[in-house]
Amino acid sequence: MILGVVALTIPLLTGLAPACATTGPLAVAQPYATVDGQVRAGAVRIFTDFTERQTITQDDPEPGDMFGSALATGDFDDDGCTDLAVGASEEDEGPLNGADGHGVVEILFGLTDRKVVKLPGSGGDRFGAALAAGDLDGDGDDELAIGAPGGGSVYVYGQGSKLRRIKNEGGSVTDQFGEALTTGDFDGNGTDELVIGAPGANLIRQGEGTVTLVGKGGRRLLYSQETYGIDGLSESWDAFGAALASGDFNADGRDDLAIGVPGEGLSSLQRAGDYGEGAVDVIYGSPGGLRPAGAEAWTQNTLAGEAVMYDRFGTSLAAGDLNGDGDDELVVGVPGENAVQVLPGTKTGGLTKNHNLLIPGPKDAEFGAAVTVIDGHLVVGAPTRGEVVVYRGSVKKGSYPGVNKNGRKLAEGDGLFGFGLS
Ligand SMILES: [Ca+2]
Ligand SMILES: [Ca+2]
Ligand SMILES: [Ca+2]
Ligand SMILES: [Ca+2]
Repeated sequence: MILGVVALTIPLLTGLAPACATTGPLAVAQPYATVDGQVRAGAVRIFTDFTERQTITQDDPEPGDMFGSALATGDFDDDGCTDLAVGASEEDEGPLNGADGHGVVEILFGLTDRKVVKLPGSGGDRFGAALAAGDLDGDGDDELAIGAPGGGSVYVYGQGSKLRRIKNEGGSVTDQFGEALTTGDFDGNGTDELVIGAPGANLIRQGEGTVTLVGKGGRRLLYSQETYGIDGLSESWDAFGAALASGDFNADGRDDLAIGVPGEGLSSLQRAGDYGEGAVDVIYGSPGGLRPAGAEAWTQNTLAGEAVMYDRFGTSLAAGDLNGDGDDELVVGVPGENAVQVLPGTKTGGLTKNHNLLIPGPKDAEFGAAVTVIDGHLVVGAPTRGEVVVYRGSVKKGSYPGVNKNGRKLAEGDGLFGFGLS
């Protein structure tokens, strides 16, 4: 168990994992793993071709660092090989004081050569609580966006340049600005835009949540359920923007944005927050960027499954082509129901409820708290149970999910194994 985790860190420098795997690599976070006797120091386990290859930990694990708080894969040095970024959002500078961590991020180039990205100072920024990779300047390599929701900022790291700070202008520290991130090319011009979730942001009431898109030159656009065209009423603790994913659901060459609203209440008894049945708002891309006028709202009221309080549909999101027909499917985690929902994409109008699939998981597992798509296969984390399950995609063109309810358990572990996937 724990000793195995530590022993497995040794092969890191031997290059056991092929730097340019054909499948994956898949990184699985285990942020509460005990490492060298340090409780909740955290570890990340790496799989290539769905075979376990190595475990990565910090060189200096300390209690409560939470290495693996967030993960992102990208090509940060433009050598064609996948690099992995790992957040340790609760890492502190100086003595532990029980407050939120300052945070640190490690980038593993080709999964081997390490670079530590630090935020100057020592506050409770939770730097590394969220990560996303994308080519934000259009020069071919990926930039790394790093959420620091405790400090109300997002930072952009690019090779050779200083961290660029994006502040939560006019917001408050309770907004959780940067708690969720994604990137996508919503206008199809070849350069990615950055999308920042602030699920705790207040509009008229409290905690309705907002999403900020940052485009070229720092131009900003703000979205919420108050935005014309975006369905759903902004209510307290909806947590709009608690999860984000981008994919091309209608195969028009422009990414579309899915926004999780896990606190959304659907019944007359709704109290939102953890009680939420949950919803997902989808805004499609266009030559002019995201177009809220044509947005969709998805809930279990119109999909397989039953919307129940505490379901938190939309806690996690992923997009990818699971049925091999060129458009992306949307995967929605429903951890309160221990289930995952798959909505097929189509070339004729995007996401559809036709053949939408509900995949049930084990009970009391938080199954669906993390989801990702790796090379056309669906991967689901159940961190409370410490399991990760793989659902193989197969070609079936049209409005089909590409996967079925039969998955294969990839691996298990303690320490919230499956908390994050990339
Ligand atoms: Ca770039
Ligand atoms: Ca773009
Ligand atoms: Ca699209
Ligand atoms: Ca598809």
